[in-house]
Amino acid sequence: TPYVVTFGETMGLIKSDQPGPLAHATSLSLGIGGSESNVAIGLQRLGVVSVWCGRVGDDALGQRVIREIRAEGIDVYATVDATAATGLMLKERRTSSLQNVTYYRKGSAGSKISAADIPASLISSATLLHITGITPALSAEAAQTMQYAIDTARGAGVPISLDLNYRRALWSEEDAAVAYRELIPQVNIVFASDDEAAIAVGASDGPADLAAKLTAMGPSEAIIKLGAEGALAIIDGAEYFQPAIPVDVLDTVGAGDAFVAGYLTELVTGQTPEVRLRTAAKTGAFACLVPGDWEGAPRRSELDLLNSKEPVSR
Ligand code: KDG
Repeated sequence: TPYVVTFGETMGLIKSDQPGPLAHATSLSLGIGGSESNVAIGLQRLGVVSVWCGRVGDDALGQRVIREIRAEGIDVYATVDATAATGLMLKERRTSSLQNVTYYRKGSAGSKISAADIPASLISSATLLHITGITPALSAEAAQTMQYAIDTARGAGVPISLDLNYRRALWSEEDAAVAYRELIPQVNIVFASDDEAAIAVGASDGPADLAAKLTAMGPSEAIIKLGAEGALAIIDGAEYFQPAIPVDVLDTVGAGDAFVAGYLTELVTGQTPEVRLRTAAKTGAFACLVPGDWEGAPRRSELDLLNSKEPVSR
């Protein structure tokens, strides 16, 4: 069976239930979040077997991370590190439409992910390796681990997808640019927002130019995620545009991961670029409808719910 392998840092996630300053919040909810596990969950919900590797602390949040990802049916390879804590992310809903994310992850267990945490055989027998630009921002060790994973995949002829996923709180654009320019030529598929692509390639004449510049660096597929404006892709030399599906947006955090999961699902099952992009637009839209980063990921049977005119289905 085809399967996607991914790895990264998944953190505990605390969010306020009501809009307003977090400092005054009286009720909070606890969950988990991590770009790579969000993608793994999105894939698994759509029927693609996925494997997630990571490192957590010997603490309640680490248990929560492992339990939650496993509960989604994902094959979890988690190292429990007794010397560091599981990372944490706070999401403040400052207004009903504005979110503020704060990380407590410096020196976290997840940032210490090492090659030993990701069995080489898992990568070399995979259908695809998915990685994100968050990992090299976590620590020098995490960056090295990413390079090990890339080398292992390339050595076995396993295609690699990379989501640039720039996180300003973790590193500067200058440092990210250096890392991106090293990583992009080594992968087959690159996902980026227009801002992220510009960090890697510099000034541009718009999304088509950004995608062209990314593919010129090596990948055969570059997908520029434009949020409510849709997505533009260059895939094997041809240009595609996919409009977004209009929804009442509640929380865009996680939409990019959901989009990637939708795209990769159709890719590993051999679908055309049009189908990959259409499913990606649907899964991305679903993620915007719920406050959690991944909870809203649809099952295949739900993909067409967004077109439904019936408020109740029986
Ligand atoms: O894409 C959503 C992720 O950003 C979030 O779930 C947490 O991985 C995360 C991060 O580093 O921001």
